Amino acid sequence: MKSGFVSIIGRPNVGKSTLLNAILGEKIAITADKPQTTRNRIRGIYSEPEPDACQLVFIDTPGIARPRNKLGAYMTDQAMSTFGEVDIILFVVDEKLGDRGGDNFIAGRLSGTDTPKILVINKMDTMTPDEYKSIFDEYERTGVFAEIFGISALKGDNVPLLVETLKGYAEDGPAYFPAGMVTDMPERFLAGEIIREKMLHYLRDEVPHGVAVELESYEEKPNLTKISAVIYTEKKSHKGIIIGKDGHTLKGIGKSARTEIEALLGVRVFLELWVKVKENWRDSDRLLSSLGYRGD
Ligand SMILES: Nc1nc2c(ncn2[C@@H]2O[C@H](COP(=O)(O)OP(=O)(O)OP(=O)(O)O)[C@@H](O)[C@H]2O)c(=O)[nH]1
Ligand SMILES: [Mg+2]
Repeated sequence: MKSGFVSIIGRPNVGKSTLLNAILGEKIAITADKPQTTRNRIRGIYSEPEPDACQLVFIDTPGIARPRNKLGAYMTDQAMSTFGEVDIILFVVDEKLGDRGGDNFIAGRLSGTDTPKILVINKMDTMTPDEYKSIFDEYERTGVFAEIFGISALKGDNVPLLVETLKGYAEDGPAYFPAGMVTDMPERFLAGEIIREKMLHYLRDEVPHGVAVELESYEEKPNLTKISAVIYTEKKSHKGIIIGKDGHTLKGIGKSARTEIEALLGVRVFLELWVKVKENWRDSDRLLSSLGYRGD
């Protein structure tokens, strides 16, 4: 049996969570066309049966960015602290090294760690061959990466080849999780994430970034799960936007979240959403802790 831990790191919005889902063939991590979607480490487990028994435990991480509050500091730390804890680091990028300071910063930090590093150039479907080549050449010159892959996480292009290569890095070791288990994240957590994802899809600008979801109650009956969740927002004006005219926005968020949570749980779901204002929760140790953005 071979096994190993692989962390997926990079700037916000480069497609790390999309890649995790593509590897697993299942949606575990929420994604959005906005930066700072992922806030916690999300573990996804890839298992291959005998004769080539292998288990790769992937850790999707929040995008690494200059923190603007305590939540941001927690998020960046969640990603950077994986560097020394895993067997392989996948550094995901979607443009040239010089285009943003962030990639330079991350590449610099990576060059100081001994863990094998693989560069993943994502969103190839949006690039011309020349654009791809110039990104490839630039990163190759750094000499930091054991391998460089071009993929499209969204379309799945080259993802199987990447996984094959990662298997080559796995070493003799135990299966950390039972075969067939795709994630060890609790269903309650995934349900809260789905609600947050719909907020990212329905809302714009600063509003979804200042939102947190807390499940107040989670009641499992034979064919029905009753979930009551509180949406925290930092400003009164944002509360109005989240609720929308005649409650329309919140209804839309609730309906699309409920449909997806039903598919996840395989039972009918009754979902109740409340919106509350909690000023500056992103800078409050106590609130961050109660919302699950402290410790691991
Ligand atoms: N065209 C294209 N879009 C992609 C690809 N991979 C991801 N995206 C899109 O890029 C956006 C960001 O994807 P995410 O997977 O949420 O990115 P992330 O790196 O996890 O972002 P954070 O969690 O905020 O750090 C989404 O709109 C995805 O659909 C790809 O291969 N091609
Ligand atoms: Mg993400």
